Amino acid sequence: MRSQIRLAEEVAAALDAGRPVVALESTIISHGFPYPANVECARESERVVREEGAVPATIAVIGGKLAVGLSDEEIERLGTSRETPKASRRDLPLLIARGSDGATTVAGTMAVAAMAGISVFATGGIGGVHRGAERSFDISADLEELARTSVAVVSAGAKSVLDLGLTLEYLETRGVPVLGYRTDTFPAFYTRDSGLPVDARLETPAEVAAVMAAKWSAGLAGGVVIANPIEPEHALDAAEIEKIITHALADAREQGIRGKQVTPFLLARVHELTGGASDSANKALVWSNARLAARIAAEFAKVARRSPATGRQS
Ligand code: PSU
Ligand code: MN
Repeated sequence: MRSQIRLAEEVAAALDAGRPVVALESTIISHGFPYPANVECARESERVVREEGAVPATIAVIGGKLAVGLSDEEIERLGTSRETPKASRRDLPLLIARGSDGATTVAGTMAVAAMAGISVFATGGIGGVHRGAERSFDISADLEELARTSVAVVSAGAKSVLDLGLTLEYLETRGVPVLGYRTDTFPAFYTRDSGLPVDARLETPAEVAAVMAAKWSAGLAGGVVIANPIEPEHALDAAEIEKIITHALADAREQGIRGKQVTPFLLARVHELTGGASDSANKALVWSNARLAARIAAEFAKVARRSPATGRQS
């Protein structure tokens, strides 16, 4: 095990015994919600994973260590500090060398989860190809990570601050299966249906686990996207949310927001413009993803026990 990794005891024990473990990200804590909703969301995600019989492993950089499994105090610290930098793959070396904290994105969390031997990860929404990327080149490192790192990511799709059509094209090019969980179309985070088709519709966690096992045992390294639509009772009105997103994008353009600031700016602006009403939808979908991820992890653990060769090879 690399010395930069700090595995929580409970997580290490579960991994050694081949029991299900679910990775959770920390950008959602530092940049996804205001305090205290962020801390509440993180703790409840962990509780939901446990309720399903899996062990949660929230991932972050803590004092320069790649921490897999955080204490309550560490979650509180990430939730209250306004300065914790967003940590994607490229930021990890700097944070390690400086001994700093970092809030891992989907890309950063996947990279660390793979080092620790965790195969399933639950988040809210993945990053993707930004609108206007043909000029800005703004394509999230999450998509590159999905192309190279063998972790299954459960999300509610992606926010339509992105160009969802181009995001799916990119995932196709890079060989990443996009599996709809009980849906034929890719969900758009706050809403259930972007109108864009997924590769395949699967109905059970066991079917998802079978695809993961097939991919990795065939030597096809790389991630899998599991798209789990927000529950109907929590979904927001599509026209309303589109108006807000258009507004947020215009503000970003006017203020010249660039680079790694773009996504946090848009997330914060959407939050302000909905007057916080998007928070309960956001929390509900994260918990739903955590629950599904735990069920997939349980099924994948069964398959991996029967034939260890199905395990990840990243
Ligand atoms: N989209 C959301 N909520 C989030 C993010 C994206 O709806 O919290 C975060 C995730 O951590 C994701 C990151 O990995 O933003 C993507 O940032 P960028 O577009 O800069 O790659
Ligand atoms: Mn970007």
